[in-house]
Amino acid sequence: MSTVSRFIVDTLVAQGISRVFCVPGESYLGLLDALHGRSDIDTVVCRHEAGAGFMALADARLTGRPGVTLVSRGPGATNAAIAVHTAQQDGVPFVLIVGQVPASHVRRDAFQEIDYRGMFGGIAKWVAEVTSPDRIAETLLRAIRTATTGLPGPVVIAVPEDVLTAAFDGVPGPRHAPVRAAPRREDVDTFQRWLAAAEGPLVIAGSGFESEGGRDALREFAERWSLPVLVSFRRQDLFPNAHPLYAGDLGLSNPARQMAVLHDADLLVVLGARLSDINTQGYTFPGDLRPGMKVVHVHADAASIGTTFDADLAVACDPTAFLAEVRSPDGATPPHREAWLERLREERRRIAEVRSFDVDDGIPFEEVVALLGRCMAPDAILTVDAGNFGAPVYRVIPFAPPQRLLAPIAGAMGFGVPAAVAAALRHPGRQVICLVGDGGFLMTGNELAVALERQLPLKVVVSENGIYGSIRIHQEREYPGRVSGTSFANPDLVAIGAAFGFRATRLRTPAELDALPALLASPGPEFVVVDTSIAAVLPRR
Ligand SMILES: Cc1ncc(C[n+]2csc(CCOP(=O)(O)OP(=O)(O)O)c2C)c(N)n1
Repeated sequence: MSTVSRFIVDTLVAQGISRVFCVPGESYLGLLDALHGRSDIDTVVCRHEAGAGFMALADARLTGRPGVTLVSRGPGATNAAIAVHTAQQDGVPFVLIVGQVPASHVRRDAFQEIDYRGMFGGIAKWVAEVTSPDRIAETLLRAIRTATTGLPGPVVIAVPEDVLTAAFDGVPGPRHAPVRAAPRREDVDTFQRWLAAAEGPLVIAGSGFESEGGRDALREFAERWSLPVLVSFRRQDLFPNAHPLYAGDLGLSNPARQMAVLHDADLLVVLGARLSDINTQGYTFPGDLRPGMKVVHVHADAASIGTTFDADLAVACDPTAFLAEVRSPDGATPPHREAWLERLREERRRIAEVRSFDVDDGIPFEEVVALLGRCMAPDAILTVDAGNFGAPVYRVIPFAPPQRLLAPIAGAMGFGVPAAVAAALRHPGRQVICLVGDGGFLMTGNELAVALERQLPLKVVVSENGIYGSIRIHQEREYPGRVSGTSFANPDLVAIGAAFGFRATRLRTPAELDALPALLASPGPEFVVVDTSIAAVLPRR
């Protein structure tokens, strides 16, 4: 007899989902049973729902298909909430399936019951509760469509345990054809005219180019028209960073002198990015009044355009599809364009400079990052947790596709290790490196048990400084000398790495850093603990 659970699994497979991440619960035993013995879908058993959620998000970014996490009701769903929020802020397609209390107990405050609409309503794109078996096909269709269409994001589906085990004979349909919207010819013509006339054009490229062929389309377009490209927050892997047209990124705080140059652009072309808090530097760029600047905004989601600053030309369309309609320029690049490009390059050069440090309390982590940038494999996948140790990653590593950077736009700590485990599962042949602080490592980190189980040759680099460094820096700036709530004691991190089956090494001084390239190139799992200098990053008094 076929069941709702069987139909769910068959539908996920039909939609190109080949892996799910779970922490089991008695509320969805039927769904776990439907996964039993399946060779077409891999069930990854995790130790915490936050990690299971982050793994699904990383997998989604690598496959372009929705990440799927299965969790138990109440406690399981609350543990997974950080992944729902991260999926929303990062624009990642994510389906969280929750085993709910039996249908006859719903809305009675039953054991571990939660009203998921109330709980996730503000952060998920859609929340559904399946109250009868005959609604499951429609619910899955809408869930996957919603998660993947426009601005991708999270959906939550709660299914009562007795609905999961109910008889159901449906046959899953074929994989959904993507929803496509095309630009109007007049808008493309206008865009081309503006491009040809612009003296100081500037492209901001965002996650809309993460799809198949997107990076090539972006680079070809920029090269044909000689356009400088800035990438949106933490999307360095969209464009070769050593390319003469790379103008850098929009980060947590771009230097004022670079922003002054960006404000001089006369045509700002925002492609597949949102004009969000960070991309706009706290809602200050490009600004409301910009007499000398036109703004073109192309995004697959119409609702992502005009959220704070309006566009002079607004097109709701996938940016790769939009660029396919744009012709090559008729003539050579305007002569004054080179001076504009050089101004942007000069700012980029200043930002990418590796600083030198005169400290004696450990290794300045910027030196680790700079070395990593020189020795990473050409197709490496780098995952980066939240924390101060990661700040140089976005400045000094010259990412080049197909290298990938997976770092949470939402700034959630605890993402780095689970994302790396998911990446190593998805791409067993590629070098996968995780950078994580000692704070973030102990926030999740238990996913290394999956790396042990699956024999993944992960490279984990932990920056150990005994503090929540990122917050300490803010604290020292605002409350000098008044340390409060930002220090902690660490267990023996090297022993932890070894306990998870890694070869574990501690690097204590800048001279010992020479060992890092060989450790990263080794065929087995490597766990490297770096004694990180605090003096190198604290504000000077
Ligand atoms: C889940 C979560 N909790 C808290 C924060 C706030 N926060 C941002 S960075 C940071 C400190 C990170 O410390 P660590 O991992 O040791 O790296 P470091 O900054 O010392 O390099 C904290 C607490 C956050 N971003 N995410």
